[in-house]
Order: sequence, then structure tokens, then C-alpha cells
Amino acid sequence: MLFLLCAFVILFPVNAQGTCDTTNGWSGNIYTGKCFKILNVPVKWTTAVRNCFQEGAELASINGQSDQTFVAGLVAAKRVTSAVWLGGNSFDVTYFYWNDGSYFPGSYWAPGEPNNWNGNEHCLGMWGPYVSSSYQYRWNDFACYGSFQPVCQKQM
Ligand SMILES: [Ca+2]
Repeated sequence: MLFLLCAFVILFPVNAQGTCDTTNGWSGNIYTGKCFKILNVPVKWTTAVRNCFQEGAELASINGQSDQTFVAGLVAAKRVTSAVWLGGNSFDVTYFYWNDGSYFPGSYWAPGEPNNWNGNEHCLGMWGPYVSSSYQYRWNDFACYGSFQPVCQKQM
């Protein structure tokens, strides 16, 4: 079985390199088949949705530990100063969901989050490296007019 798996990887190495456009800043998580890119310009959340769309992509979803670790690595490498936008919101309901409708794991919240502070926090972001260690790369519900760099995704 292991041999077959190895043979498959050798014969079909397409995802080993990924099919992400690395020359334009995309990098691939081969375990979830997604390409991610952090845009340079901080914007409010709705603009982040649009700016990812203009990249032929969408604001990123994190569906489990693999994506969480991968995106945290990108955020660290990019030395993001405060936080990044992810593609989650709670506009219509009291819980969060992803723009693309995919599975939403609730296990990456920062301590005490989501707290919907002042009843005004409906957009999802990930803290960067320059916060206390218990907050690093964890999620927070932010006010949607906060200005952060968007994390975009597209399928390999
Ligand atoms: Ca919050």
C-alpha cells in the first residue's frame, strides 16, 4: 500500500510543486490543494473580499489544522504587523461561517474570542506574530472596518 502511494506521488508529482503561481506570490498547501497569498495593502474586510476577487481568488478559509499551520507560516514570513483578514463573517447569524460555505472549525479562536465587542465585530481575522504568545495566529472577530492585509485562496 505504501509502495502504491509512493509510486503515485512519483508518477504524479504535480502537487509536489503545486500548481500555484509562485512567481506572483502564491504558495500551495499540498494537503488541502489550496494556494494562498497575502496581499500587501491593508484594507477593510469588504475591500479585502473584492481585492482577492481581482486576483481571481477569494478571501481564505481555514478548514482545519493543515490550513491553519500553513497560513500562520505565511503570516509569520510576511511579518504582518497586526492581523490579516480571513474569509469568515457573522453578518446574518450569531455564529461565524466561511464565505465559500466550507467547514468552519471553531478551535483556533484567541482566548475570550469571539466576543463581538460593542456588538460590532462580524469579520474574521488572524492575529500576526507581534502579539502575546497566547494570541499569535489565533482568530478574532474584528470590526469589519479594521484595516488588515487580506489572505486570498484559490484551488490548485
Ligand atoms: Ca473580538
